[in-house]
Amino acid sequence: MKLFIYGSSTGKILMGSLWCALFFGAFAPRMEAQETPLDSLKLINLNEVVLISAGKQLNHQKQHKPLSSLDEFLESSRSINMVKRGAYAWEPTMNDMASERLAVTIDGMQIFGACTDKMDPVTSYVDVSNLSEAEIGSGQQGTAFGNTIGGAINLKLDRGNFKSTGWTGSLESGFESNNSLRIFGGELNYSDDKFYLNTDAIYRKANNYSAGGDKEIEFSQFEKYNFSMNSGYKLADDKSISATLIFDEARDVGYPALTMDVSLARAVIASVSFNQDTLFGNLGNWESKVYYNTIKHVMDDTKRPNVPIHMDMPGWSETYGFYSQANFARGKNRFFFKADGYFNKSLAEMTMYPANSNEALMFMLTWPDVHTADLGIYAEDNISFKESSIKLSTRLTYHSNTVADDFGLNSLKIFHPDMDRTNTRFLKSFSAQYHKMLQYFHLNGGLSYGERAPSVSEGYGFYLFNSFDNHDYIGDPNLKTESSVEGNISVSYEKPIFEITAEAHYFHIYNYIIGKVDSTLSPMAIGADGVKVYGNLDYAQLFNTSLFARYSLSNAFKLSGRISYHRGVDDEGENLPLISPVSYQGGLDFYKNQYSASLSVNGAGEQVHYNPAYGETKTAAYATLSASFGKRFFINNDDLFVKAGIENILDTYYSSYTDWKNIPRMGRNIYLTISYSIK
Ligand SMILES: [Cu+2]
Repeated sequence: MKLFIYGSSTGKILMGSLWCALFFGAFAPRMEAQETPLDSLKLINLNEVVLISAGKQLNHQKQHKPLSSLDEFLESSRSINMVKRGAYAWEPTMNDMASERLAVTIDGMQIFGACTDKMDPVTSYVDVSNLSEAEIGSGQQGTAFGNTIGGAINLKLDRGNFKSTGWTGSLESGFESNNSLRIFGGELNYSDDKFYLNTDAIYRKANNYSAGGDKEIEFSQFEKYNFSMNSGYKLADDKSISATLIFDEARDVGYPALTMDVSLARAVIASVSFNQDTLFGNLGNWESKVYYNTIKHVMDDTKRPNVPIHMDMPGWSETYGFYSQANFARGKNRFFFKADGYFNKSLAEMTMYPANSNEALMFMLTWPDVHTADLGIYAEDNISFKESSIKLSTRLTYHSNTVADDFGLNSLKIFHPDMDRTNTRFLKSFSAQYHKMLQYFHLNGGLSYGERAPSVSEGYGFYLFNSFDNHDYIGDPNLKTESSVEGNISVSYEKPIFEITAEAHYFHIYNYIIGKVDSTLSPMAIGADGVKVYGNLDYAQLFNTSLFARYSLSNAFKLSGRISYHRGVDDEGENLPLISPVSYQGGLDFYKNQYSASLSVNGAGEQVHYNPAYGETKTAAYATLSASFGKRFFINNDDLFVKAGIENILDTYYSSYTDWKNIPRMGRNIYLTISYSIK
């Protein structure tokens, strides 16, 4: 609206620049954080930033487990829960919504897993050594990163910034007792005022873990290595180019909650970007990026005993994309504009080998080479008044799916004879967030509307076996677009030594996509209970509320606690699956004279609202206790950090609502991490 006020020529340039390039990068709220009080911005956006950076000194003090996996970092976030199918590649959920309802990006790049069984969430293809932080936007506050219902997680890569630091490096190593996890990592960086190069590598290898009471969980081993490189070159004072390359490979990954394991999961992620401080004199922080990523995922059942029918199930996902974004400030308004697009190819196969080798092999395309093209524009305006501010944002996206493989198309036509090869949607998102500050009180409230297209599995999946509810799933290309009306409110009282925040999120989701039993079809997977076809419910409702408090007992001791309640029901009032019961965390942190220590408790109440129709059983209440100790040493000019800790001190045997088929979690675990950095 205000966008068009600046005279027609500026307006045209603005619109022109909007359209001219591709895709996305920095998080809008972050960019503005430099210009306005940080806390108010974070509050108005209801965003959370999880600091990562394995080798960074500052974080080292604060993090209980500096070399923990990215999954563990995300799990420590206030807004994210992780669905676990084993010890590796957990799936993030936000507001009780998982992958298909979230936008998960790496440095603004769209990337899609290649597994039909969700064994490889996007987050499994990076490591903490690559990242500086995870930027989290709840609900439509995440649409800068793509169409979403539940929210967005952007994993920001750690990169140089043309500081004259010369050569720096670090070495890290970690060990965990429970599953004999060995971690080795290192970084080597060079930076001057014209050029920087960052490289890092990390290796992790784990045996099976044991649940409480020393019960070994078979097929929970994994091995992963990750290598990344990024560099930048200053073309002029206000212009630079940069490039990123990440290679990530996991082998021999066990998924104890599933019927198959993974022999290979590999990603190559590359990007080149161009940055310029200004554009046409008025726009600032202009950043444009082109990127490419390719994923190969190979499932493996050869190590499992008593496999009734051996299957080969490889999958591939390939994405090309771009974005271009810039800021613009005028008076009370701070705008952020972005244009983005991507093209993805998703293909997955299944070959079944009958025990009787005289019988014919059976071949299916479980993802029939689905080509997705997506082009979007995003704009937001932060309007600041004396003691309040409003953020308006919108995203408009053209989204199209095409089934490129004829065999796959004909297979799907058995169930959907009227389907077209190509399906096009126009997706919209609008959001308004209000923030008011009254002395120590902050009030935030927002109303949003958003839409999302079905995922490849929901639209085009062909006999995807879901071990959770023991059904084969078939997609429906004619699914209606899912949309959400969302409201959020938070009230906080904040002083330097004390804070208390209460917040609530409500989502009324129209055309909620979920599998529905079709009793006329018979399953392909041996032992499956039936077939579900993805369909739209008229609506579903999701609600969550939480209370958070922190208190500084002294300069050295800090106390924090959080309790949350979640509820999700369908249009008939039945419970939705994978909704959190009441859960809580509490912690006491100590930091003084380079010593750090922590004691924390994590727990959940009994899962009262579960639904057997989705394969859920009632999960019992649990609580676990953890502690950590750390010390930073100075050796010459260098730093040595040592951190040790115990998780699940009482060796409790438990599982949570997010554990696939209630697979028990890790029992007592002692860890030690050492990191040495050279300046
Ligand atoms: Cu898989």
